[in-house]
Amino acid sequence: TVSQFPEVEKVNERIANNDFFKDVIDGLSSQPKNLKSKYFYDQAGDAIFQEIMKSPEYYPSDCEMEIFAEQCAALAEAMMCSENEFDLVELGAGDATKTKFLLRHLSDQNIKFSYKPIDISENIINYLHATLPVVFPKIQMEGFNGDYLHMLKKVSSTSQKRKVVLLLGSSIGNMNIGEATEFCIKIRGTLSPGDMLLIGTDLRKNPSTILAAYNDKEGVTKKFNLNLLTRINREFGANFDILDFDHFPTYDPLTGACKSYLICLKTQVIRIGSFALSFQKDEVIDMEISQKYTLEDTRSLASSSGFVPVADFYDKKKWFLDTLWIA
Ligand code: AVJ
Repeated sequence: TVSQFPEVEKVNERIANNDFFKDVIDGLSSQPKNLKSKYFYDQAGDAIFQEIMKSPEYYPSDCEMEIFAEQCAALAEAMMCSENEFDLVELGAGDATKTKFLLRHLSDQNIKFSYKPIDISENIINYLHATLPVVFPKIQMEGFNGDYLHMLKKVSSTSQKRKVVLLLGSSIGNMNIGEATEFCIKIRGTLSPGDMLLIGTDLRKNPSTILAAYNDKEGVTKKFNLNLLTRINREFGANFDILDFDHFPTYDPLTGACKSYLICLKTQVIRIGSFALSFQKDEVIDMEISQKYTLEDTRSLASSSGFVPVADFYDKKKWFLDTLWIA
């Protein structure tokens, strides 16, 4: 039957069979309510995350940038435990700002390898295909658009070369330790002995420094969280009023869990598609975890997922660690 309301019909079409929609309804029907942070990154979210990285309080990207800018010779050397040509596979390549330091070094040394960025954003993969070959004419590259494990399996099935996998930016922090372990076990499952994984982790430090990074004075992080409600409004015709929600970041120095919540400021019913979901005043939506690691945490993650640590790269303040593991 054709709806008399073409707008409603359009939304209904979009939400049938849509993982994002299912996750939103599941999450907001759960107790406690939750939304998945991987959905932060629509076009507006990408731009707000760029703003976060420029905020004075958000240190992790600066720290990892310093590691890549100053230590890529040592990084490259540690990665090349064999003379053979290899695949450099990056999970969540983004615009490859940090990786470009490494690509520059490898290219200048005439080292034989292929760069294989994987990203969930088709936009990003197209951008990398359009720009990298111009900057690095000597480097072979092939981008893959899709989710990490799926695309990693695809890379494995289409190339016999040794693989060095990059998971930078403390993306692993968006999983709790249990989820991170499962994820690393799955990555290990796609790799062969001699393959490597370089993981960026944000280290524990003064709790006030950590909390401030997720509670910047300008309110960019707040805007980043609220943008997910705006995205749900736009994509599914929901009726969130972002003024009815507040951003509440926490950091627990005992567990290293840095978490963001949205707090509902009044009792209300929110419509999303054909669903009506009730929100109580002061009810909490669990939005994001950014797990902070100790060196020991990274060691046990490596051993419980079948990797052996081979080298560690810190920034000068020792706030961030890129740790290289071998399968
Ligand atoms: C992109 C996952 C590394 O958790 O620090 C920044 C995202 N969230 N501010 C992080 C984020 C709030 C970021 N990662």
